[in-house]
Amino acid sequence: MNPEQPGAPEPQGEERGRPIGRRVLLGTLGLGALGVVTAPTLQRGLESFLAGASDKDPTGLTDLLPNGGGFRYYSVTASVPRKSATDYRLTVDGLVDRPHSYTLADLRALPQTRLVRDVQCVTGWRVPGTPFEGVRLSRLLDAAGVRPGAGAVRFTCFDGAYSESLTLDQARRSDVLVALRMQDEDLGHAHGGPARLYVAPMYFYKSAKWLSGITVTRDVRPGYWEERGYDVDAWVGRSNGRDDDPTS
Ligand SMILES: Nc1nc2c(c(=O)[nH]1)N[C@H]1C(S)=C(S)[C@@H](COP(=O)(O)O)O[C@H]1N2
Ligand SMILES: [Mo]
Repeated sequence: MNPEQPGAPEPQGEERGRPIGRRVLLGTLGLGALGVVTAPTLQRGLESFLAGASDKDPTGLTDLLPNGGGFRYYSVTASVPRKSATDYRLTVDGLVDRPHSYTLADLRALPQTRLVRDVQCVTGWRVPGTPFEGVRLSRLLDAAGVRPGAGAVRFTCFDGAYSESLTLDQARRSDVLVALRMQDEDLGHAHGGPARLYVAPMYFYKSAKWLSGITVTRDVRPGYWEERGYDVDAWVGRSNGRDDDPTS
């Protein structure tokens, strides 16, 4: 089901702290105007975020500046704790033989893969040719030893709210990373640093920010936005019929 069609379940606005009913925007403005009109609303969320966060870290937020690279800041929670190189951990557990907890240094020491693709949010904005770099998820899964009977992977975040999932086959694709860098810089807090999921062939809501847990499960469990109407299979192109399909 496409949540951008009027009549679909009503996802709340994705920007921090200011829920907006997307159906209301669609109903009054039409699809074509949506991107333009939501921008100021998102911007207000961004500004309040900058105001709140800059007390603690006035330097880490430059990648957030308006239209800096075309990205928009999203968080479903009002605030997200910061994790540094010393206190960040990424746990791999569930249906695996060797559960493991990685530090950021552990992840940086593994072979890094760099991919350059368009980023696309299902709400319409796109950032062309964006480099992401990190560890292939398949490598972490192989290291953990996925048990027979496993069919999916669930991702959790240290914002305490967001979640995502992939089938095991999707998770093993070579274009799915635990990303440590974006646009050839260490991933900043606003973009989900120190580590986020990066699922290149899918809409950006799959790319869970502030990644803290990777749990191998039997079945796919719909993620945060998917419980609110988004497609569980989020291939760019298949969910809205407009874009190039990278898998065909
Ligand atoms: N933890 C978490 N991850 C998330 C989100 C979120 O709200 N929280 N939003 C998703 C959506 S809908 C998009 S479009 C991208 C936005 O990433 P950005 O803030 O780096 O632009 O993150 C995705 N991952
Ligand atoms: Mo999104």
